[in-house]
Amino acid sequence: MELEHKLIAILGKPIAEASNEELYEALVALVKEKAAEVPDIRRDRKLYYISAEFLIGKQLGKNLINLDIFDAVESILRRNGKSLSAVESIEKEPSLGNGGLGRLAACFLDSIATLDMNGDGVGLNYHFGLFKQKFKDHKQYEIPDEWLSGKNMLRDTGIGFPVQLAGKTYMSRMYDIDIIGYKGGKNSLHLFDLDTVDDSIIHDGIQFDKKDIAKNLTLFLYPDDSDRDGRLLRVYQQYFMVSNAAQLIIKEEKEKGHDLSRLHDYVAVQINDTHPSMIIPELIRLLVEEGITMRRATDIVTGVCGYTNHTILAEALEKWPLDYLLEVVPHLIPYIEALDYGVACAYKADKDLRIIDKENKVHMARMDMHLSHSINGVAALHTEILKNQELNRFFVQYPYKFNNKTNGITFRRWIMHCNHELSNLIDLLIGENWKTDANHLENLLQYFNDDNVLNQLLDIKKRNKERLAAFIKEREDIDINPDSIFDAQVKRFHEYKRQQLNALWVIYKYQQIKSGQIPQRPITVIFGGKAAPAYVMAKNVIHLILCLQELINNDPDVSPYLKVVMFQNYNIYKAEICIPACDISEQISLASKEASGTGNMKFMLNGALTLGTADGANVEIRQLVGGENIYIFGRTSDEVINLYATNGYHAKSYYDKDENIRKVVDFIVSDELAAIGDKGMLQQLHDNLVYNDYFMTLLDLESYVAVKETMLLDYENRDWWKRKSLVNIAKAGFFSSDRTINEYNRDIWRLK
Ligand code: 26V
Repeated sequence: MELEHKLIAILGKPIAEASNEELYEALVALVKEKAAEVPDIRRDRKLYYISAEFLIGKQLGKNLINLDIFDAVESILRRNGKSLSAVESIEKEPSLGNGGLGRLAACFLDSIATLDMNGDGVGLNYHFGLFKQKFKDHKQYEIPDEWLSGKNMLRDTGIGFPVQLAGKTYMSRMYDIDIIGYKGGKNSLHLFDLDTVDDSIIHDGIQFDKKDIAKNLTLFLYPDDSDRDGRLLRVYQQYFMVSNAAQLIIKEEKEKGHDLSRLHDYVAVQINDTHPSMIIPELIRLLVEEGITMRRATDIVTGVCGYTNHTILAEALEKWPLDYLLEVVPHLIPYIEALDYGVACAYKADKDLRIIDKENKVHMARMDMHLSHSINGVAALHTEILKNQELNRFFVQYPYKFNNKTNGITFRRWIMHCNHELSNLIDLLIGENWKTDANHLENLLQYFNDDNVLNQLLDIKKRNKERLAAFIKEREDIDINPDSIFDAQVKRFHEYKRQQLNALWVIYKYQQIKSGQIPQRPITVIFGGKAAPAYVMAKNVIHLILCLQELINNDPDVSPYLKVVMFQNYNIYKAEICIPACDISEQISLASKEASGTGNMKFMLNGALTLGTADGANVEIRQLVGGENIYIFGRTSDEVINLYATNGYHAKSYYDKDENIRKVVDFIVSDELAAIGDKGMLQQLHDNLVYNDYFMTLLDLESYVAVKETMLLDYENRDWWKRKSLVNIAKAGFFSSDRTINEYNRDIWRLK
C-alpha cells in the first residue's frame, strides 16, 4: 500500500488516469527516492573498472528488480489497468556500447554491487552513443542515436577535472548513474563529458568536423577511424577518459587520507581491453607530481592495474603511432619512453617485448602486460590461446601474471527481468536461493523425468514465442509462426562470427523447399546486429540477409516453411524479448576467434540449445551439459590455427570440388537476388567467399548443414528436447557474473 500511495502522490492523480509517459516519469522518481535510501558501498579498498563501453540497457526494470519492488509495482499497475512492460518500453536505451565487451562491463557492475564490493565504473558520456541502425534498400545506414533527449538518468555531480589535450586545458564534467546491487548497496558509474560539445555539428548521418575537439570529443563511441583525424580523435577520447579516471582516483584517495605511496593497498584498476591503457603512464605521471620517484611510481601502478584481453583479432590490438601521442598527449611521452627504456634494459635483445616498436608505434597491450600484475583472458580456451600463441612471449616472461576469468552474465537481467515466467517457475520448484547462489539451479535436475514440470517449460517457451511474434509483427511488420522453430543469431556483424555461414544455410533450405523437400516443421531464422560503419564485408552480409528476407518471406512456396527476420537496430531491449523465445542459439564463430561470447550463456539460461563450434565459452558449455545436450560442429581451434600457420585453407578448392557448396554460394549472384539487391555488393560478397574467405566459411559448411539437420530432427522428439533444455538451464549457474566477479576479486582485486 505504501508504494501505491507514494506513486499516486508523485503522479498527483489516480494511477488509472495516468498515461504511460506519466507513469514512467513517476516510477523513475520513485526509484530515485528508494535509491537515495540505499547505502553507498564504502570500504578502504576500492576498484575502478575503466571501460570505453558500458552497454547498460534500460534501467527502470533492472532497478525495480534490484530494489526488490518489481513484482509489487507490476501488480499495482495491473490492478489499475496498466502494464509495467508498456511503461518500460517508453524508456530510451543508453547507447554506450558496441557489443560483448560493453555488455560484460554492465553485468560486472551489477554483480560488484550485488556482492557488496566497492567498485565504480569509469567511462565517457557519448551523446549519440554508437549509432542507430536503419535499413533502407536492404542496406544498413547509420544515424545518431538520441538516447539523451528528454529525461534521462544522469546526475550532474558538479565535479570536474582539468584535462590537458594537445597543450590546451579542458574542464570535464562528471555525470553519475547509480548502480544498485540486488537487495544490496550502491556504487556508481561515472561518465565524463565536456560542456562545450555541440550536438548540432552533426550532418549527413553521423558525419562531423573531426578536428574540432571542443565540440566533438564525446559525440560518438568509436568515431570513424579511416583517416588520421578520426584516429587522433580516438586518442583524444581515450586520454580524456583515463585522465579523468586517474584524477578521480587521486582525489578520492586524498579525501580518505590514504598515503599515495601505498596506492596499491587501496586501489585496484581494471583495464578493459586496450582503450584505457593510457591510465598507466597517466597514473605514474600524477604520482611523480606528488613527489614519488618514477621507479617507485612504476611499481605502485603495476600493483594497482590488471589488464583484460577480449580478443585475439589483430585489428583490435591497438598500436598508436608515437607522433599521434606527441600531438595529443606530449606530457605523457617522457613517461612512455621511460617505460619502454626500462623494457629495453631488462630484456635486451627481444624486440617483441618493446612497448615502442621500430616503426615508432606504441603497443598498448604490451604496455599493459609489462605494467599490470594480472593479465586475463575471458574463457578457458581463449586464455590458453593467449598463453600458447598470441601472447606467448609475454607468458614466458610473466607466467605468474596470466589467469583465466570465464565471462558471466547477470541473472537479474538475463532471466529474472527478461523471463519472468521461467524465473517464477524456478522459484516454485527449488526456492529462491538460486538468485544469490546460481549453482542452486542444478537442483532443477531432480525434475528430469517430471513431465508436468517439463511441459511447463515448453508452455513458457511457447508464450515467449508468442510475445516475440507479436513484437516482430508490430516493429518489423513480419508475420512469424509461433509454432515454428526459432533459430537465432544475434550479435555484432563480423566475418569471424560467420553470419554468412548461417545465410548460406538459409539459401540451402530455400533451395530444398523449392525442389519439394519440405521441412517437418516451419523454421524462423532470426538475425540481429550492427556492422561497423566502415566494415564493407560485414555490410555486404547484412545486405544478403535482408535480400533473403525479402525473397523468402514473399515467396508463397517457401514462406509457410521458412521465414527470415532481421531486427533493425538490435539492442539490449530487443535481446530481452528475443532470447527467452528461442530454441536454437547460433554460436558459429570460426574456432579460436570468439574469445568467449556471452549471448551463448543468455540463450542457455533461457532454455535454448546451442548450435556452435568448439570456440570460446561454448567449450565450457559442452563440458557442463555434456555432448548430448549441445550441437557442436566444425574444425577445432587447433586445426584452424594450424591451417593459418601452414596457409592450408583455400576456399576455392572447397567451391570447386563440391557441387552442393557451389550451388548455394552461386545463389548469392543469382537473378532472383539481383532483382532485389545491389549487384555489386552481392558480387563482392560472393567473390570474397570463393577467392578469399579469411574466416573460413566454406571450411565448416558441410559439417554445419549436417549437424543443423540433426538438430532440427531432434527438435521433433519433444520428450528429448525438453530434457535437454532443462539440463541447459540447470547447468547455467556457472555463467552467473557473480561467479566471475568473485573470481576477479579472489585472484586480482582483493577488495574484501
Ligand atoms: C576493439 C576495437 C579496436 C579498435 C577499434 C574499435 C574497437 C572496438 C572494439 C574493440 C574491442 C572488441 C572486443 C570485444 O568486444 N570482445 C568481445 O568481448 C566479449 C566480452 O569478453 C567476449 O565475450 C567476445 O567473445 C569478444 O568478441
